[in-house]
Amino acid sequence: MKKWIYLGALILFTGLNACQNAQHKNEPLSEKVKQEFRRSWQGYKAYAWGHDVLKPLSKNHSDWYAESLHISPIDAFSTMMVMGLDQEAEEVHQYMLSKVHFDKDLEVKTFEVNIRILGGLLAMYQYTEDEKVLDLARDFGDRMLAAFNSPTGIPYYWFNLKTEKAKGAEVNVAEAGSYMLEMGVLSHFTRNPKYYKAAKKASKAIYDRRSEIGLIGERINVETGEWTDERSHVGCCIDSYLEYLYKSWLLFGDAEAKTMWENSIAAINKYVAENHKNGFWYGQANMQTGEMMNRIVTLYDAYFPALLAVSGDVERAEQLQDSWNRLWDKNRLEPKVYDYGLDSITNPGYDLNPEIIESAYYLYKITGKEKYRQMNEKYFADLLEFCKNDVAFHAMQNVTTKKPADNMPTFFFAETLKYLYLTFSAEDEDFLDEHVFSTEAHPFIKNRFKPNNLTN
Ligand code: DMJ
Repeated sequence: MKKWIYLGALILFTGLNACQNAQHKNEPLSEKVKQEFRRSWQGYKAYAWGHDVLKPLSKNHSDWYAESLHISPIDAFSTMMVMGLDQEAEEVHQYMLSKVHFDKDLEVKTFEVNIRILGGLLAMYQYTEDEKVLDLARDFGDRMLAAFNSPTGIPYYWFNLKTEKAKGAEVNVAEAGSYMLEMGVLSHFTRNPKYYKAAKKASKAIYDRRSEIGLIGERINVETGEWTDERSHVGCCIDSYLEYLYKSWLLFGDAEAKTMWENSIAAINKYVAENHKNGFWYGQANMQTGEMMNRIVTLYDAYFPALLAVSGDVERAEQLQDSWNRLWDKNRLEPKVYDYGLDSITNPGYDLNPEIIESAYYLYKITGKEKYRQMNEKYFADLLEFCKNDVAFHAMQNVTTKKPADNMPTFFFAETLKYLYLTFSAEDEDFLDEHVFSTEAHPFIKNRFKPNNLTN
């Protein structure tokens, strides 16, 4: 009799266990990403609350400037909303209202605070519809406008939040022309076209200085309008200028921006794209002659398959993503700078960047091909294996040796985990169709923004 009781209990236990394991195995990956977000957020709260960023190895924090601007929570908020982490989101929302103001004597980087702070606040307003959040965003946008007061209309590199003095006459093209999305959304929400007008003037100032063959350079002087670096490419330091030409069409229906994009991409595909023995890549060509100058790419450039795909060129997008994916596979993480001509790494760092994951997400949604979901499964698994620690995730000093870095940039919350989550989330099948992502992955709802609010 005892034996039968024992056997029965054993069967029940094994059955329950198997059931639990199966449940664990079947747990959607989106839940796993969400858990990792929550865990990292708790790490941020434990060791860096009130500061810009968590230092995950030393369990410490750091600020970008002399005082904190609370960049991690501002950047993280829209991901919390996407993941349904309502409690965490509400805590950030209330914190913003009670603790955050921008009347600070700090010189800040125009580009970086636009994509993270202004973009993050606008997404927060879109989700909460809290007018006080819009007041914060408007206040921030008004201070930022001072940077645009240059002879060309291209913003200076720095501006002071309090005195509104601007400085830093040489900027790269991404720093010069990646404002149309955030400032366009601000113009819509405030019904004041001045922000979009300033942003568009800056982008047009770049576009109007294109060469006879239709290419732009990488760096420009905001006072003289002269190019200071004539390398033309699609990558780091130009990237989001191109992204915002197309996305201003997608979000606002700005037909002029669409023409600017179409002319730009035609020249880029003619001179900058190449089928090389080491893959299909976009290199760096001279903007005047179109001659290829070098074959250096950075991991930031891996956003380009997403932009190609969403703008309709799925064929090139897929070829390019294959090249990026092969590069990832060499070290199971991506190096910061790579020379595809020499097939060698020039900078081995990795900062938990999102771009290759962003492109796999777009391609999965746009083509429906399982291989792109599998890419993001693999990238996520590699992040878990090499970059996860007891507190959160850390960057890498070297992807070859896997030497860690004591850093977790704010875009890990804003972008990397958001794109992973959206790839796997069954509830968000149509998210990409319904939204336009800023370059910092803050999602803005399509069909909400009418072009006339931008110009009247
Ligand atoms: C992000 O801050 C933005 O995507 C920006 O446009 C460039 N890349 C970083 C993340 O790598």
